[in-house]
Amino acid sequence: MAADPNIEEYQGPVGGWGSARSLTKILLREHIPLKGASVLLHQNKPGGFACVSCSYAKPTHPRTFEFCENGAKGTAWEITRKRCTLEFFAEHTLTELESWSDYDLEEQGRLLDPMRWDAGSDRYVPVTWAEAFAGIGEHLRGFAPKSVVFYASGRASLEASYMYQLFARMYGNNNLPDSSNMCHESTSVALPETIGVPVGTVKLEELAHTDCMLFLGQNVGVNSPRMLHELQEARRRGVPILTFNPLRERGLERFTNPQSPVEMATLSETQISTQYHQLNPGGDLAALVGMAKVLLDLDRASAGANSVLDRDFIAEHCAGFAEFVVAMDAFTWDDIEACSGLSRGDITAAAEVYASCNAVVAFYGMGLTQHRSGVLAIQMLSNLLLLRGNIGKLGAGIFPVRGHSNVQGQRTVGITEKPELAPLDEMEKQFGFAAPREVGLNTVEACEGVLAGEISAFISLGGNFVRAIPETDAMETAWRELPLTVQIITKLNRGAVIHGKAAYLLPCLGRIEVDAQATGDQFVTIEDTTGRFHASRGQVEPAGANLLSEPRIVAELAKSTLPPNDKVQWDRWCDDYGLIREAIAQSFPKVFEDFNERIKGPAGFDRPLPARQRIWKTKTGKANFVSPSSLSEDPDLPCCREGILTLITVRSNDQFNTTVYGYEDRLRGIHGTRKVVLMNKADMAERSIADGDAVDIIGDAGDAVERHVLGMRATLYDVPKGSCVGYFPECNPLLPLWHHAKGSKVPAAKSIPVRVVSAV
Ligand SMILES: Nc1nc2c(c(=O)[nH]1)N[C@H]1C(S)=C(S)[C@@H](COP(=O)(O)OP(=O)(O)OC[C@H]3O[C@@H](n4cnc5c(=O)[nH]c(N)nc54)[C@H](O)[C@@H]3O)O[C@H]1N2
Ligand SMILES: Nc1nc2c(c(=O)[nH]1)N[C@H]1C(S)=C(S)[C@@H](COP(=O)(O)OP(=O)(O)OC[C@H]3O[C@@H](n4cnc5c(=O)[nH]c(N)nc54)[C@H](O)[C@@H]3O)O[C@H]1N2
Ligand SMILES: [Mo]
Repeated sequence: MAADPNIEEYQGPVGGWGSARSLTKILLREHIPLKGASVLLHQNKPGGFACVSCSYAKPTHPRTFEFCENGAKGTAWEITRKRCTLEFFAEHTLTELESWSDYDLEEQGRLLDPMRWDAGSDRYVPVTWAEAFAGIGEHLRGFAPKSVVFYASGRASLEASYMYQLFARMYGNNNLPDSSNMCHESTSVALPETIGVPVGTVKLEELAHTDCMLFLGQNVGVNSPRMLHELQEARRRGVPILTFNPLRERGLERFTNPQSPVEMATLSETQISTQYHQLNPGGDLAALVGMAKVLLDLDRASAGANSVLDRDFIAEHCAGFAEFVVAMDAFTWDDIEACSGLSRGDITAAAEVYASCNAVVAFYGMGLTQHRSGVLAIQMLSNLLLLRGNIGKLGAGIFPVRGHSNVQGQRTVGITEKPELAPLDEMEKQFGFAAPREVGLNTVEACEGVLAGEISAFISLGGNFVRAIPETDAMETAWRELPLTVQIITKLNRGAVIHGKAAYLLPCLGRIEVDAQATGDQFVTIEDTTGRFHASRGQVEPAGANLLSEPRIVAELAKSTLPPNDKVQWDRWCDDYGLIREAIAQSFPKVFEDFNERIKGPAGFDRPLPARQRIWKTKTGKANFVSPSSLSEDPDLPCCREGILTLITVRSNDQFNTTVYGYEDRLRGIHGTRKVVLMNKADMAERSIADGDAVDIIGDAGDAVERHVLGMRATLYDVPKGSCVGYFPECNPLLPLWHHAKGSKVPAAKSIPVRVVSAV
């Protein structure tokens, strides 16, 4: 339960004693004895398990404690001693559970048994696994294959994911949306066009050679805290870090290493950002255009040999440069300042530092991808890097910080709605079936399908789809009309409580748990955000004896649904995951050749990244400059309509996506509540709203749909005028389904048009 709210500015650094205290608290709450916490020593280590929290890179030479506060919270959340028992389900109807908070649902602990929703009693009742698989298979055999959706949240292993996409395709569709569709799909669309790879180009080890870092829209202290070590080391070497973020995030300001006894004892802290630019939400495109203009001007002013641009690189490797210069020249500083919210002087200061450094890495996250012009902003960042040859150079490159621990890997092994990205010909040969060739549904399209009543079944491999998506209110209503919903999950969440006319809960093992199969204990594999594959071996006893592994569940679903096919050895694969990896290697020989051999090394192995060698797998065979035609964040909405604020939805320091660990957003000084809207002083004054007032947030996207989130606490905060901030997922009812990035359809969760009014 939320405690009494208490909001005051947090004075400490990220890490430090606050972090240590927060961790101890969570271990106690999850009833994990401190001895049990020794499992943390195996986190992100060779022979150990890959953290279930974020996807940040795992070092070749790990530290003794290769985990962070939030990674440890992720571990504690999975290895909790709390159990969601049959008695619990017998006691509560689903109608009752609908009123429960995300926190209270997951706090019941790990799910233990397969369950089926019973309409008569409105309860989940236990079923045997055999009954569950037979029941689901019977439904699926009766549906039109195109009407079924196979969603994946980015946590499941490469092995489970590969089997899942094969199941969907053998069933007859490419309806394989992924959490990536709400996340870094903007990256996967932007970068293939500019540099010919869908992922980042920087290796962890290289950061020691970087001499300038750009940080755009990524909250490192909360969402990838292990990276603070690299940032701290960079700062010790005097590397400038230029940050662009509407909020002054504590992790981007200062850090005390909680694993350094000396730093903890002396309370010493490292200043992280050397420049902090608090721009408007969606202002990155304009700010980056401004920086490019400064570089072009500096270059014109410099004489030949001292060229600010890497002219040789551009001549040899790039296309579209001449058009790019024309486009940049056409933008005016007045427009750049108005859209970015930054002054020409600030943008020039950032550009000058950038221009003076040899090897620059640009990091970014949801602050870039979750905007209507998210794809263009990423391409503009790529343009800026190309101007000085910062791709395919040691210590330089583009570094999207991915979300879920295996979200990148799921795409690599074929979880994609885009048939051209999966080796369909190869898989047809391997498994003797006709793969569907029609483009499948992504997240937004799957939601549209549900709203239109065109979807028969929604299968989820992990995640909490119904809670994570836009337009929550309308979606929940439509969701109840689905003929079948199936959740393969570890804890109860809203996506299990809001269900279709037939519904199953299939509880699975987590990655930290020992996965015993016929040939012995298995390990699984994942890909981190730098394109490195790692093995992950379970360490603790499973939460319950009746849990199955994700590969086993997918295999059984496939067997009970598909006609027999002796080319797919579902059972043998589950007995020995090495055989799944062999099949993966056959489908994707360029990436996974010798998979089983190469994964044995302690540091894992890397996927090929041609852009690192300056080989450009683009249509032109070159690295492409892509010129934006407009600076505006939102092509459909005039940006400054009277009374409208741009709502940014963010994560707290006490959550993992829709999993709310607690109500302590220590780093933002918000305690005991998540029902807040952070506002600028002038915006509050204009609306006669005082700090602490009860307010309603009303969606105002210019369409006729009524969207609102009521009873929030207005909170004075340092946010740019014209914008406000609330938490994801509480604010998702305000996000229109159509309000998404052009090209990638990532919901624009960082720029939701709203009004804030006093609650009546
Ligand atoms: N502990 C923890 N770790 C996580 C997660 C978690 O929930 N908890 N989630 C995981 C997942 S799936 C993901 S995708 C990542 C998410 O990690 P992030 O990419 O950091 O995502 P957000 O928390 O949404 O924060 C985005 C940041 O962008 C800023 N921002 C908002 N709008 C703009 C803008 O227009 N421009 C710029 N420059 N900045 C902006 C916000 O102020 C915030 O600091 O983290 C992963 N790791
Ligand atoms: N407004 C707004 N909306 C957003 C975002 C935002 O910033 N703002 N961010 C978006 C982003 S980046 C993402 S990635 C999505 C997240 O969307 P999802 O990935 O769908 O949601 P999660 O909250 O990560 O899913 C949590 C659930 O996963 C299940 N789970 C946990 N571990 C395992 C496991 O090992 N196996 C299985 N099978 N299940 C497991 C648990 O039951 C848990 O309740 O949300 C998106 N929605
Ligand atoms: Mo994500």
